[in-house]
Amino acid sequence: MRVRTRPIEGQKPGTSGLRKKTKVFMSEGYLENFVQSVFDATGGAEGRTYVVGGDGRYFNDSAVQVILKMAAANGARRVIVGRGGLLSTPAASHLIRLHKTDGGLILSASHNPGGPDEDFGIKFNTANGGPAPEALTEAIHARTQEIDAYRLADEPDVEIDRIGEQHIGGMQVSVIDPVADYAALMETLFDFPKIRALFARGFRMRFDAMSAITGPYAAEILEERLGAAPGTVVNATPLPDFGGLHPDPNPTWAKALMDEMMGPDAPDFGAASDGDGDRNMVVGRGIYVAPSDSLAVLAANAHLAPGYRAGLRGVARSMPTSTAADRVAAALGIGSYETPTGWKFFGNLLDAGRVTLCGEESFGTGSDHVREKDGLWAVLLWLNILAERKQSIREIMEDHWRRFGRNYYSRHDYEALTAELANRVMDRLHGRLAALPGTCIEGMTVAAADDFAYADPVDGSVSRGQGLRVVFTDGSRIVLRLSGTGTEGATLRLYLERCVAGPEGLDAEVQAALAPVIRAAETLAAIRATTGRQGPDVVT
Ligand code: G16
Repeated sequence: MRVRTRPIEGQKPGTSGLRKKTKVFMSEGYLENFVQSVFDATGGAEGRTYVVGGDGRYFNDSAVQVILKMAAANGARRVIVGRGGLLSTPAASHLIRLHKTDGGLILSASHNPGGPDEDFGIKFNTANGGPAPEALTEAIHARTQEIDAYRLADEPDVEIDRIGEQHIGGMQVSVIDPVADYAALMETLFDFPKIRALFARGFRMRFDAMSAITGPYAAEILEERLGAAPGTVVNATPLPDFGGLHPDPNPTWAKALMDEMMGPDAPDFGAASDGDGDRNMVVGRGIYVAPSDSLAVLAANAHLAPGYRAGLRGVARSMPTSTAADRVAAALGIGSYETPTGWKFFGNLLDAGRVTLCGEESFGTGSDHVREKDGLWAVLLWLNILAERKQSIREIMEDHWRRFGRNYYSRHDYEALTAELANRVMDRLHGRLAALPGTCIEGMTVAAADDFAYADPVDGSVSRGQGLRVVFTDGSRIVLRLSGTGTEGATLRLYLERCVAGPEGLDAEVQAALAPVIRAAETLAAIRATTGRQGPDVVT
């Protein structure tokens, strides 16, 4: 049936899809308008196939039913859906590629909390398995501003808890095991027998699934297939409200894991992932591994895993991510790329075969096996490296820093600011950029300062306004940008980096090592002075 509707303001996808309060998504026509706009902006759903699934947060199951009925009414041929409407983001990306579908609709607000009063989200991934590029998200947004009707099949709900084939009208619905294909893919990339032997030698691990989607994946792969001790995976059952917590794998929100890893009798390896399973945090016994460092270490050691034995084609990182991976790429003699924040910017580089590994400071790492970042994949690559090198995480990190130097790195987030205050801070720094090169701040000389613009080397598209950066002659950097994933007010992200070539000064406390850069940032951007805040809400 055709349902008349009217455009709804604000349906503009951000860094990663459309994210809003759950109640907004549940309001009349909100989800429907957006889904119809996706179909319309991509040439219609007639005869097409899609993957549909989400991270199981509140409203996931109802939203899946709506999307299935809309796909059917729009003439789609087949939709593959994870049992219970569940799919991790990387698993959905894999299924799109495996079944060569025309794309997929992924329901998640990622690391944002879930529940009736929290956040929900949806994004469209294209046939390569990756998030829609900017030109397409803009076309979808444009369509939401003129939509006047959507199509919805007047049919009963699909039994999404029953694996097998069903139909809505002429459309086939294939309900599949959400874990099986993904786990099979991981077996092709990593040396499972060797990791199994590692666990058999008594290696101890803790994986915090944060009551989110990775639980069933991690339990199957780590405990069942790799023989990790039962109970290795904690908070393994996905809950609609993630137990009332932020499913965000960072030292602030995965505090229980951090405490265990920093405490007496800590396991050898700790890891956590987020709401939809694409992020990861890695912690060794008594040592936290910053995501930028994790990318660099994985790049330097990936050849130890069967899937990457032939070496890497290149490495890409988002601009605010530390430059540690660049040094590894230089040493390996492979290309390195700097893209704006957002996994969608890696898609072209991966498709063109220019890079094999990608990573971001925001706890995202991945490779060309899918077109999303992949939390559990990163954990398995670490495990494969640990099994090969037979060293602790601390030994591997210290060895890495001695070899490549160390990029001390931290992100300071100022959350829930008014847009007006956040913009005032951005405008102030923006206005000073041109005059900065050559000036000296906190004993450091500014080499370059700009508002980052990215020209995609594959399709030539240009993305401007991607973050303000100040680079010093010693390689240290200050980057300031506004988050594009929040649902309330504005979040300012201040990224701080200081390079130490070694061999001295490689084991300082991170915030202490960054002190001059932190002071320089306040001199330049005056965040505290402008916002009246005493300090950041989140420090990674
Ligand atoms: C998303 C994007 C990432 C980005 C992160 C933070 O991750 O996919 O590329 O780095 O948001 O973005 P922002 O700084 O704009 O908030 P996720 O895990 O939320 O999908």
